[in-house]
Amino acid sequence: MALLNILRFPDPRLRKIAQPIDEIDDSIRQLAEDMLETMYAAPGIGLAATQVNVQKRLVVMDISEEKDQPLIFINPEIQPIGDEIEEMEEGCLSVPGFFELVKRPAHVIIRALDKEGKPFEIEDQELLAVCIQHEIDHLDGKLFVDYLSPLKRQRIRKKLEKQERLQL
Ligand code: GNR
Ligand code: NI
Repeated sequence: MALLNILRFPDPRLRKIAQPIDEIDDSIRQLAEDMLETMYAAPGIGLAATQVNVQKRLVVMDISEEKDQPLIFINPEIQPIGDEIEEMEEGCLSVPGFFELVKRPAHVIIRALDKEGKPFEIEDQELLAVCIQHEIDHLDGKLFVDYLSPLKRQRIRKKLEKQERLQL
């Protein structure tokens, strides 16, 4: 097990597009375990491989209260169901300390492969639906700050750049 370094906005590596995983082997399963450990330690409810500088379509999540229900999604895809939109306050481990309202489809079907390569499907709403959309955005090089006004995004960028400088 290992803790991985989480990239922070505005790191340009967060803009890379992740590639589909065509062979699910022990190295992928190990990466998923390390990502779960990193997510729990942060703490967060989800983590995309992009955030730990790996350009592969792999997401881990745990939205349970007890933090005992790890979920692994390989090559996840989502399809909105219906046209209800929900607004929820989002945060991101790559944008630490900032929380803003984001609108997204309220219900989605998630299709993905599990860690044995078996396809599965989940239909969900609320937190799981928001979180998987947030994570798939990461795989496509997108961040929740992209949904905010340019002014808000700029303010967040400046504050995080300043923090980064103070740590050096
Ligand atoms: O820990 C997280 N919490 C969260 C809250 C609302 C909407 C999305 C998230 S995901 C975030 C972890 C993270 O950055 N995943 O990419
Ligand atoms: Ni995030």
